[in-house]
Amino acid sequence: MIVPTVRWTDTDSTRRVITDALDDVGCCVVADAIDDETVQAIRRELVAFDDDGSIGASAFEGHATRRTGSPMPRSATFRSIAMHPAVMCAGTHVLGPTTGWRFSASEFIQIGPGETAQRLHRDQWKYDMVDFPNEIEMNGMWAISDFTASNGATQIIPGSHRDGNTEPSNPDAAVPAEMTAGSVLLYTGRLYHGGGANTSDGWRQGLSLQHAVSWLTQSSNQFLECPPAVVADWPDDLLRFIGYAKSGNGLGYWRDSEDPLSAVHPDREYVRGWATVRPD
Ligand SMILES: O=C(O)CCC(=O)C(=O)O
Ligand SMILES: [Fe+2]
Repeated sequence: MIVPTVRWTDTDSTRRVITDALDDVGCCVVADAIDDETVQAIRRELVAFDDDGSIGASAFEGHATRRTGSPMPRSATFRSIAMHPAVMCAGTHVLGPTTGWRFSASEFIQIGPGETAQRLHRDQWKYDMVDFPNEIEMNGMWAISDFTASNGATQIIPGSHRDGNTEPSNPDAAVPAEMTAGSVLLYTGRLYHGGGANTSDGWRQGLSLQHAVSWLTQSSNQFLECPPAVVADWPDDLLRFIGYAKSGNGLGYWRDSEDPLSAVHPDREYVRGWATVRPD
């Protein structure tokens, strides 16, 4: 099976292709979603932290793979695309039936020459292998280099979002999500996928994205990575997206039923109270 691919345009018809693909096969490649200048700026801002990244922390994380975290505070250019309309469209569609969803983590994943294929998995397994009745994550991967079959393009099994929670029904059906730099692969938390083997002599650079429903713990701790003193001049919608928000019915408030944004902007007035959803 091939990976559904649509060239990004900011139109309802493109959004429809994305949401239909996510429903039908659990994934979609959105090609050319950001321009080359943006790709190069993200790469430049993140390779600057290569020495901080970890290589080979485990077989799953990859013995020839460098993972550098925290792109939100480290890359202003990533911040400018974190709420890209293609990502927001996919997240709202897949996770919209819940009380809310938000950014969970991102990692700059550079797969080096000689890396072997990562075990196919569902990202939602991080939540105790619970077979949730609904999708709980909508994740993705920005191609910061070209993604090819030989350099470690993410392997995905289109349609496997309908499989059982402990193994894919057809592991041989995995295909590489080949895409040019500036494209983004979007997939649901139930889709089986894994980093590909890199048999080339170059590095595959991808910026992984995780988003989850707001009642789940975020993968990386956003309040440690992006504390109030660091985020004071970031836009409110981005701060809401990374977790400075009340959610569900009584989650995420601060101190005396306060809005978490008041920790960033103590001079502003925010509505108090933690009950954000009141079932009748
Ligand atoms: O690097 C990739 O292509 C995928 C990585 C991945 O799926 C993961 O680490 O959960
Ligand atoms: Fe994964």
